[in-house]
Amino acid sequence: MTIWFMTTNSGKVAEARHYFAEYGVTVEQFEFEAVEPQAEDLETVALSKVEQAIPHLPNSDDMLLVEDAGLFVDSLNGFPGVYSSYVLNTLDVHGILKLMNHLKSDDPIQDGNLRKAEFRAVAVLYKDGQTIVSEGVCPGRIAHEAVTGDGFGFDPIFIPADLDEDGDSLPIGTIGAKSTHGMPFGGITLEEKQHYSHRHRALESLLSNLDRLG
Ligand code: ITT
Repeated sequence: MTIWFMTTNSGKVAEARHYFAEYGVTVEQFEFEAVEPQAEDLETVALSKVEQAIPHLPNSDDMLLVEDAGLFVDSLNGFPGVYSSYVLNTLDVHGILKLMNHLKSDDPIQDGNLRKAEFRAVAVLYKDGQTIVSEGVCPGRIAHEAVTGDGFGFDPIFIPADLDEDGDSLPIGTIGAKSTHGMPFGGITLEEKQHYSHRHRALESLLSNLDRLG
């Protein structure tokens, strides 16, 4: 089975490929530049992209995947959210760090709460006129400094919350069975990121609803 993943972001393709490989599903990048609507939520953006891409699919019975993500920072009232791409291109991760420079505390739990943020992803899978939509969230916090390493986008500054034995995210300050020990996504491997990732969670939920596509 092949899924066409419509995205301009090769980092997202690598993660989707890694996820679907386990199920024997091939992911091909579908490079179609859709017009991104000015919308307040990720689902509206993703559904609009699907609609624009359908007429351009190589074959009319192909499977199409669109997944739209964003970083939502609590203290910035959810900014950059749906504007994440634009903000990354203009302010970069260092701009986000600057906006949050004054938010710090010597108490690690308070510090974490001041810098709370989450990644959200909405994935839409389309086939033969039908769509399924799923969401994945990864809670965490914004680091004080950017790390260099692998990853893309906001990975250098986003530290995921620890996980319990079931893989569920824990409140800030709770030491979990699984932890990056304060390391942002940018400082861990792609494989390790999947345990926490909003994208991985959205795709997992998508796959569990795949039978709805018939
Ligand atoms: P497409 O819309 O073409 O798929 P994009 O890079 O704009 O590519 P998104 O709209 O999904 O992708 O993402 C919005 C921004 O958030 C963008 O700058 C991404 O680099 C960043 N982003 C998304 N997922 C991320 C992740 O897992 N880690 C770090 N940054 C991420």
